[in-house]
Amino acid sequence: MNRTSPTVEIPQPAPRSSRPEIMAEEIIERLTYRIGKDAKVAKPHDWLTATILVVRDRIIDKWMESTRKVYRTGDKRVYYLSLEFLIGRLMRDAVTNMGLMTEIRDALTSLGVDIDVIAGLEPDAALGNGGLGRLAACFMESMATVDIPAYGYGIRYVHGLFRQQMADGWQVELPETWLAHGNPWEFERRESSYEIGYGGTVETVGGYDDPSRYVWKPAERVIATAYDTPIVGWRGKRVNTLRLWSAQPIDPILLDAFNAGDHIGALRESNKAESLTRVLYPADANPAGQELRLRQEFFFSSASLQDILRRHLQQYPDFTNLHEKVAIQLNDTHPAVSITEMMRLLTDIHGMDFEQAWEITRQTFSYTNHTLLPEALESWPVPLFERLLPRHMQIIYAINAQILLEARKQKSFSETQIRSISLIDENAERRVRMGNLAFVGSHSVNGVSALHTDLMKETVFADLHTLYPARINNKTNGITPRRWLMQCNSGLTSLIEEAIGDKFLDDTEALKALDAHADDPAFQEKFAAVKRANKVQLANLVGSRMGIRLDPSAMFDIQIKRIHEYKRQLLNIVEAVALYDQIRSHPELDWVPRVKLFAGKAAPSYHNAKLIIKLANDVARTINNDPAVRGLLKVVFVPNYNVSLAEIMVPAADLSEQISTAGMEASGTGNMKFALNGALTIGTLDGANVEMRDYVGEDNIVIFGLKADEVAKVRADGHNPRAIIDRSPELAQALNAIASGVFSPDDRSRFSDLIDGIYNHDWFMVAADFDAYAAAQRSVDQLWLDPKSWYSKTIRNTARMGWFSSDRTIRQYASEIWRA
Ligand code: HBZ
Repeated sequence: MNRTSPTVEIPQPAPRSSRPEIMAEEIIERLTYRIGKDAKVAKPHDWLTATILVVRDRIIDKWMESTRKVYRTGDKRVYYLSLEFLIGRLMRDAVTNMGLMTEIRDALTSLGVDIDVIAGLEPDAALGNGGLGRLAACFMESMATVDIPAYGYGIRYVHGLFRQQMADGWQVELPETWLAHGNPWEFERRESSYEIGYGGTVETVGGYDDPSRYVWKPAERVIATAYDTPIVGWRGKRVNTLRLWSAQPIDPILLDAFNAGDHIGALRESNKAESLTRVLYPADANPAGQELRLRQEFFFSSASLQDILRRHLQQYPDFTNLHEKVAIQLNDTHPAVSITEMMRLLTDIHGMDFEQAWEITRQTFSYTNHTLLPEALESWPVPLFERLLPRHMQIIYAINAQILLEARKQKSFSETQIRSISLIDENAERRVRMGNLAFVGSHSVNGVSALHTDLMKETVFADLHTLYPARINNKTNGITPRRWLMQCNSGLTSLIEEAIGDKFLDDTEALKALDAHADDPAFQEKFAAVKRANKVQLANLVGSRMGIRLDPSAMFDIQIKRIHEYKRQLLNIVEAVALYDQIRSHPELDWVPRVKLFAGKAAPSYHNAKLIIKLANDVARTINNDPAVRGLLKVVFVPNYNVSLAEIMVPAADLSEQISTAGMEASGTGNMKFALNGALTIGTLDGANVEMRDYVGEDNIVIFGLKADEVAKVRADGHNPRAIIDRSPELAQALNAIASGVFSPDDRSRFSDLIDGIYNHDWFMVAADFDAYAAAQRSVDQLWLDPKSWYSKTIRNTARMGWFSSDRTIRQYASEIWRA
């Protein structure tokens, strides 16, 4: 309590009205007094800000009530630590979840403002790369929906993921400036600031051999300041907080230096501090191994941990019950240094003994793994770690000694097994293994699909799994149906409601009732009309942004996701080239008109991924301009993929491409979005596709290609892609065309390395799976020619995807991991 006179009763503000005429008045009021604009000259952006401020007020009432409630009940709080939150726009989400869409629309209409126009001006909050970041955003919304008191913790990057521009078909990265017009959703919390240290030395109190206490004296310090964004759950039941940290210098300016004429030097410290939270690392599957990244990881981990412990002490006398009141979920290993920071705070600062602190820490933390790719597993060179975080390095050694002792005692582990569970990789340059740290410091380690979790046990964590057999568990990913059905596909939402009532709005499992309508011609017709309207909307976007005309009656075949070799956009492009050849060679056949759409960003340093984008664009230009194709095939690479673009592309898809090399995609979540919106999936038995097949039924999904164990076996036995290519004339022809420069007459050898990779090792099984993929595509054509059975299958997809709601995923985390 910081009030001067706590005896004064403070009245609660009156509840806000949701009548359109009242909200219209308030919008004008905000425009005038908060933005300082006369309605007569207000720009669309000003209307947007004013509208958000009015909606925000209604959210704040619920927000405060949600915060008060957990102090009252003493419920466990869940903390989701993630270096990425790929949120997208917030206005439509907040307004629909608050149940205010009709009222706000009417209020704006009465002022002559179109809500769809101003909603389209809101920038995407793109504080993430791809699936991992988007999952964190879906989880935030679902935690509020299922009424879990949760906080998301992350970094308030000034520049989120780069904007992708095409220059002659090549990806060019431009900075994203999502904060340019300010951010009306966030509240700066100057009072929630913490010091974060780096470097320096560790001093001991007491004897050298048996010190009673360690004191870390950092050489550098910065301040972390909190920015809070309210996250509204469905029907506005609960509003949780997303707390993002921003870095500030301790001294904004060195006045002595400035006065002595060193104007640049006077700001050096300040710039250095602020650069910490300036940009999101744009690499996804290969970790960004630079010092700044480790600094970011520790910065947000330390700030979050200090905040969590401070909040706990506000309510409880000490930390002995921490694990009963706090659950901390680590989104991949990026925040894993939190485990050592928790140990440091509990022991060095709060005087708890090591054993007890370790027990409490382990009971508090849990870790989600999102990848098995060996190159994507985070590790830091020991010298770097030691220089930046000397006390944390000591703690890691202490934990490691204990774990290795346990392994030697409990199980008669071989030296190879001991080496593999060690927190220090001693194979070459010594490195700290963040995956192993996260594993041993958590009571739960989960994968994100059934297959992925099985593979975790068999591969990267095999030995740790033997040591701690109960720790690994599965939590299959999910998506929020609010954003990925109700908001992005209002046409389908209304149609479903008309057919089966509105129960599915609160429980997606109720979508099952749609099954009964799957073969009803009248319903099929309406379903097809909704799909067509969504395709027209996408065609309009492609027309206006790219000047390419798309025929909405063609099959829209879509692959949108980060560009990565294991996701095999290349397989899709090679198949397009083969199809192109077939269409030209056999003009007499009845080809199904197709539009192959791609979108996605490549990590700026990922050479082959950028080459794949260029290839897609080169192939598109050739095919789209060849009159012999007669419009039967179009290829389009839509630039600057982001959440908002996905919201338009997902509902417009007839066919969803989920074709990763089996065993390599941990789960996928785009696969779920498409199927829920009534697309047919063509995919491998990888990630969550396996469970999707179980739910939608094998007749309603097109599966092809090698399975995960077969891929492993082919690799182990020695793969001979050349022999396979020799046996497949279609594949050989397509690869030759690309390699010989048919699509790149200006630089004929542009793609030769890419194609050589397929000939020489074919690590991603493009050659191995090509024939099966091409055959599967022709079976999709056959289905398309029979609309009755096409819509019967796609309707069943919508009907049976209810289980993949992130509400279900979050309930499983809550009951099986967090016990919240
Ligand atoms: O996480 C993705 C998986 O590839 C995908 O299969 C899964 O569905 C999704 C959610 O569980 N992983 C990522 O998106 N990973 C990253 O974005 C990433 C970011 C920074 C890194 C490493 C990976 O340093």
